[in-house]
Formats: sequence, C-alpha cells, structure tokens
Amino acid sequence: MANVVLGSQWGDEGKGKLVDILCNEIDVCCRCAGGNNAGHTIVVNNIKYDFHMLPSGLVNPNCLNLIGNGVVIHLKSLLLELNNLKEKGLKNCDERLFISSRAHLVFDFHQKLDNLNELHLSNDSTNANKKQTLKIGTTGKGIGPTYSTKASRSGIRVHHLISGLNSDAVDENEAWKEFESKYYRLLNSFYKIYGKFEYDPVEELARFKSYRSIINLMVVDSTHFVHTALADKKRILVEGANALMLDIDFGTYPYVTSSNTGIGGVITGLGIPPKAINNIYGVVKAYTTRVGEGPFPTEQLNDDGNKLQSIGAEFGVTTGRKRRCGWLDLVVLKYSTLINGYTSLNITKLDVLDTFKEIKVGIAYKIDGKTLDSFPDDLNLLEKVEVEYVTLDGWNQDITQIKSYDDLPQNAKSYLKYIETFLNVPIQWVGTGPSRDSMLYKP
Ligand code: 2SA
Ligand code: GDP
Ligand code: MG
Repeated sequence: MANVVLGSQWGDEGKGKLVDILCNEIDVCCRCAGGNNAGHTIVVNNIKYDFHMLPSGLVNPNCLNLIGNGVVIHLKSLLLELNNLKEKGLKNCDERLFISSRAHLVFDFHQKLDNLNELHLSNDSTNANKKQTLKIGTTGKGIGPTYSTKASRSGIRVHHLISGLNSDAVDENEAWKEFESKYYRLLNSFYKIYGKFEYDPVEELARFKSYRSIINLMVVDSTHFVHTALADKKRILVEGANALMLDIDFGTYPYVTSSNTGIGGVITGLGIPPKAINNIYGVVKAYTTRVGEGPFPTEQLNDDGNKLQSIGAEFGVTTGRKRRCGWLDLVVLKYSTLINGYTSLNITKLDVLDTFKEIKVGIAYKIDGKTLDSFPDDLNLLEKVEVEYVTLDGWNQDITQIKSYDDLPQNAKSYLKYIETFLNVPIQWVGTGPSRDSMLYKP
C-alpha cells in the first residue's frame, strides 16, 4: 500500500519533516511531481538537510528512493545535491536512489527561459491590472518551460539519454546522435521564439554525455519498480512537493507551479492506481505563508505578518526569498481537503504562535456581505473578497519543550480542536519545532 504526504496551503508547511519521521517505517520514498524548485528541510541531531530534487527518504539508511516520471530533473543539481548529502554523512545514497526513465530533463536553457519569461512579464506594459504584477515569482529553476516542452511533446526524457547503453538492440552511437538532434531541435525552437541568446550547447551536451554512465545504474522503469514494490507488499510513501494552492489546475492560476501538486499528480506522476493509496496526510502550517506573487487573502502586511515571518524564520529554502505571512485560512484548507481527501493532518509550527495574545483564523470569504460557497476561480473576485475571521485566545507559553500532546496548554488544544472540527479531519501530529524530535502524536 502507499501513503501520501501533501502540502495543503502554498507550500513550505513542513512536509520534509513528516516524510522523514514516517520513513522510519517505510521501504520506498517517492517524489511524483515538481523538480528542484522544491525545498524540503529536515533537521536530525542538529544537522540540517535541504532537499530539492531528491526524495527526503535518503536520510533513513534503510529507505529506497524513487524519482517518478512526473518529476522534471535538472541532472547537474541532482548530482550536486547527492554529493552534499554524502558529505553530510548519508550512506549508500547512490545505491538507494532510482530515477524514472520517463522523467523529463531540465536543461540550462529551460532555466534561462524561465528567468527571461519572468523579466518579460514584469516589464509588460499591456498589463491592465495595476494591482498585480504579471510575473509569477518563479524559483527560476526552469520548471514552467520544461513542463511546457513536455506538454508540447518536444521534451527529452531520461531514457533518451541512456538509450543504447543497456541493450545491444539499440546502437549506442546512433542513439547519442538522436539525442543530440533532439536537443538542437528543442534549443533551435527556443531561438526562433526568443531570438538567439548567449548559450553554450557544446559544453552542455558534453556534460550530458558524461552523465550517462553516472546515472545509468540509477535509471529504472518506474512503473515496473512501483508495481513490483506493491506486489511485494513494500510500504511506499509519496512525498508531495509544493502544495495544493500551487496546483496547475486547482491553485490560484496563473500564480501556480506547472505540475499537479495535489493527489492527481501522485497518480499520474508514479503510475500508482488510486486503490493502492491508503492514507493521505495533509500538512498544514498553523498560519499561512506564500512565496512568489499571487493572491493571498489572509496575508498580514503589518506587525503580525512581520512577527510570523521572523519567528517562523520564513525564508525560501531554494531561493532565500522572504516568505509572505498571514493567518490560517480555513477557506483554503476546506477547498484543499475537498480535492486531496486528507485522511489526517499534521499541524506544523504551532510553536511559532506561542507569543501571540490573540490568534485569528479566516473562516469565510465575503463579497458585498455575501459569503461565497466555493473558492473563487477568478482572481478578480479573489482580489475583492473580505475575509471573515474568528479570534481565538493565544496560550502565551513556550511549547517547544513539551513532549506529550496532553501537556499542551488548553488554548493550544482549543486552537487545534477548532481546525479539526471545521475541516472534519482528525489531527494526527503537531509540530512544535524544526527537529525530528519536535513532533507530538495526538491520541
Ligand atoms: P516555479 O519555480 O515555476 O515552480 O514557481 C511557480 C510558483 O510556485 C512557487 N513555488 C514554491 N512555493 C513555495 N515553496 C517552494 N519551494 C521553495 C521553498 C521556494 C523558495 O521550499 O522555500 O526557495 O523560494 C516553491 N517552489 C515553487 C513559486 O514561488 C511561484 O509562486
Ligand atoms: P516543506 O517544503 O513543506 O518541506 O517545508 P520547508 O522545509 O520549505 O519549510 C518548513 C520550515 O519549517 C523548515 O525550515 C523546517 O525545518 C521548519 N519546521 C518544520 N516543522 C516545524 C515546526 O513544527 N516548528 C518550527 N518552528 N519549525 C518547523
Ligand atoms: Mg519548501
């Protein structure tokens, strides 16, 4: 059976930490979507591990790790990240990492175009909405351009790179020539659109040629890999990247990433049948953050927001950008729960609220005094919503040293109860600090 960990808000809820804890009893940890735009942080014995491309299960020495077909892979970053993890003392990483042959490759020109697109969007004088920049605020990792080439069927996949290495039925030299011509066809198609930009394809191709022998042993038919693991009754954990409100279909489009970050991406990104999925864990930060552009109804551009940002140390793990901060938004979470079908929740960073006398929670969106009955698709509407809040009493107590859920202050329990009742989903874990040990199990 497979269990799934998904981000329920705009990302950075603390998915990495839950994945690490669950990996203690897991055989295979899988990434299904996104690329090295993700940033998942794990803290064990005061050592901090930042994961971007690789599954967080690598921290657990008994866990195998799979990068699924739905992921887009920047190989240079993957290999650098792998080396960093080895330098931090993680064992047998190469032997425990598997890469789907069907995953798409991110080239440096995808990243270049990502940044160029952002520049064009921020300078676009046709923007009729003066309140909102057209720029998405991407991580610049080439995610949008790579998923675009995937959708336009001109993308290049991992199996194209290693073609001919493992079978006499395909000539290795012919296969490499084919890879080169695919590469130039793709690059030339971008030259046609963007004009000739400064670029060194010869260097990049030489590098990709050298990657072949390095990754060859890691590449697998991931469908076969996953289904063999299921048949062998292995325990699989899927590590969602980004979060539901950044989903290409259900998020605040176009201020989203370019993959399905919700439950749909688990199925298409790994070839797991829905009936093989057992638990879907929603990770919920006790307040809300967003990094990048786009609407954020409960954002607090005031002392409360600044306080959440500094106490929560809210900086992007990949880009170092300051994250925007605001109160918990239960309208977002209700919508997220409907789509992802969480079976239980992990509330994280509850400790960040320790010093707030009062804590607000968004419970409804109103326009002209009328409550909306669903999350708006139209950003013009979303821009106009007034958030209805309830105010709950804070607990004014340091909870970081508490080791049992029962010992939490009463007001903290009431805050959790309010969330649980509103969403009608049980809370299973509560995070009280960054480290692996700072997690309470709710009875
Ligand atoms: P992209 O690069 O095309 O996926 O960007 C599109 C939008 O998706 C947002 N996005 C993220 N939001 C939160 N966390 C992410 N990972 C990093 C982290 C972010 C960072 O863990 O902190 O370091 O800045 C992530 N990745 C993508 C992005 O901000 C755009 O709004
Ligand atoms: P992810 O992308 O969902 O894995 O989350 P990130 O790693 O991007 O951001 C979450 C940040 O919060 C990381 O720095 C974590 O170490 C930290 N964190 C996770 N859980 C907790 C918690 O319960 N309390 C505190 N204070 N920090 C936490
Ligand atoms: Mg993150």
